[in-house]
Amino acid sequence: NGSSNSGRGALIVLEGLDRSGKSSQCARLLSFLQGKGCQVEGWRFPDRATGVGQMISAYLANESQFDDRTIHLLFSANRWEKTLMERKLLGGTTLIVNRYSYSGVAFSAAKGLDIQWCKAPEVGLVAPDLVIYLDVQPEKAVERGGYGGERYERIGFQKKVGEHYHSLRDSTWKVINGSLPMESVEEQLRELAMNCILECQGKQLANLAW
Ligand code: Z5A
Repeated sequence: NGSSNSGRGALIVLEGLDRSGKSSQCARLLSFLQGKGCQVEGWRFPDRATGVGQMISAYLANESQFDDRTIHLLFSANRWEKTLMERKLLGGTTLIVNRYSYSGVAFSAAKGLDIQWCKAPEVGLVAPDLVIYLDVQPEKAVERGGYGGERYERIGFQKKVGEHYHSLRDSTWKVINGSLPMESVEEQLRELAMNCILECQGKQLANLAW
């Protein structure tokens, strides 16, 4: 029935380029699952509320500068500091997470950093049960509202990020065409999420092993 009271929660991550619809779809999925009586929370990375998150936020807004490796490690630290994640999952709460380690690796690798170096600080974090990639061409994303304000919002850069995302795909990934109407994306997401919540009940939590 989708209720996760009897077992652990699922870690479901949404990834995709800027303006691919992650925030909108996370919100829709969250209220759908809440309506089904699921124990569920919505999280996002970067979590701009923490001390590390505030440094990241200033960097993204071009209000401060960091060396590429330093900002990479700060994004990673921002995931490591969320020690509550594992406890929530084991306590039966499903987490819908907007961006995770894949963003960390894809964005930094797109700047030219070595991909293995980028993966290293992510090893050992809780591994997602399901990664849903909202696939939208950067040219399409640019037509959507609000593009262009932050540091990484340039088409050429987003294309490189997309290529690195592609190289990170593994068996936990499902790709949804994010250019479809919102309702259609939402429908597909619901089904994937419900299946994942049911299937992960009997599975142990794993760690990212890159
Ligand atoms: N970053 C990093 O470098 N390393 C890391 O480890 C992490 C992140 C975690 C901040 O991310 C930046 O940090 C990000 C990656 C980097 N930089 N970039 N680029 P963020 O998550 O805070 O911000 P964001 O990625 O820029 O998210 P966003 O702007 O909120 O985009 P979104 O959530 O994917 O899209 P949306 O807000 O849901 O939708 C955007 C617009 O499109 C909106 O007007 C919607 O109404 C519209 N939309 C959505 N879906 C559709 C469909 N299907 N059709 C038509 N229109 C749609």
